Amino acid sequence: MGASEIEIRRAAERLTNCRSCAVMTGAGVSAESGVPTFRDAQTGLYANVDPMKLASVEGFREDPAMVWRWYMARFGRARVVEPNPGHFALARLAARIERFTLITQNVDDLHERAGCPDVLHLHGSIARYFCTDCGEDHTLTDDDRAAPEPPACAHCGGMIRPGVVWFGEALPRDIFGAAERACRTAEVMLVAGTSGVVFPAADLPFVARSAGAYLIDVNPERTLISDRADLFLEGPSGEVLPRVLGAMD
Ligand code: BV8
Ligand code: ZN
Repeated sequence: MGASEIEIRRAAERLTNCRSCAVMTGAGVSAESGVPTFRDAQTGLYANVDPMKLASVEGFREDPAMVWRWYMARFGRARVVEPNPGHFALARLAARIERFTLITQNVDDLHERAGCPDVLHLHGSIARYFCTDCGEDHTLTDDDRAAPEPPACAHCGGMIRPGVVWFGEALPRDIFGAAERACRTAEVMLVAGTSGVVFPAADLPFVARSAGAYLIDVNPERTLISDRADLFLEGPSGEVLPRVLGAMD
């Protein structure tokens, strides 16, 4: 079906007069760049391994080599893909709105590469690595990337891990706090590309709405967020978001 012209124009009107906007994205906004979403069937080696298991502390403890290889495969892919028109549309939106906060659940850097400043990464970044024992930062080398298991920390010999937030781990308090404040004060909250099943990120659209924000959701499929949104724009973000920006000009 896809979002109608009237729906696109309604979103454009809300955003044109908006002085404070919070945006939250999920894996869906990177899908058109060729990055599989979190719940897509994992390809190849990971076809039958649950991403929930791979992205967890116990998964890493149980099989560090498997988890390491999964992150190195994702890191490798994130480096070769390009931002898509949806990322660029959000960067254009950031440039137009006085108080604009981009919150993402994604661990790739596609928003930054599309020109969005100060992205709040609720679930960390696949570009950051640190030691599980002493916490020292670790700069990833090409050898690390080709290694079958996590490298050892140069300071204490501990296992190096990706700087992402795993299931069962708390989100960075400062980042989640900033995201919550942005949602509480937003006139419009735009959500794109998330299934809305991972908490506490999935609470944020409802924090915004109950504080009075107009809630817009962009997704090819309906989700719990779509059902509670003031406006659901059906379709891929790489198509819908440029249409909304185009209707604002
Ligand atoms: C926490 C980083 C507490 C890693 C991720 C038991 C124990 C502890 C916690 C829990 C528990 N049971 C439940 C919980 C809470 C748990 C949770 O929410 N579980 C769910 C599954 C029920 N949450 C946590 O554990 C969080 N921590 O609660 O800590 C605590 C407090 C104090 C002290 C200690 C502990 C941590 C959650 C963070 C987990 N890390 N990622 C990595 O990425 O490798 S989550 C992971 O899922 C990704 O970040 C991903 O972004 C996120 C959400 O998924 P989506 O982004 O929505 O992606 P998904 O594939 O699901 O959907 C894609 C969507 O895009 C779809 O809707 C699709 O239709 C759409 N789409 C497709 N194509 C397009 C598109 N949209 C637009 N355009 C397109 N072209
Ligand atoms: Zn160490």
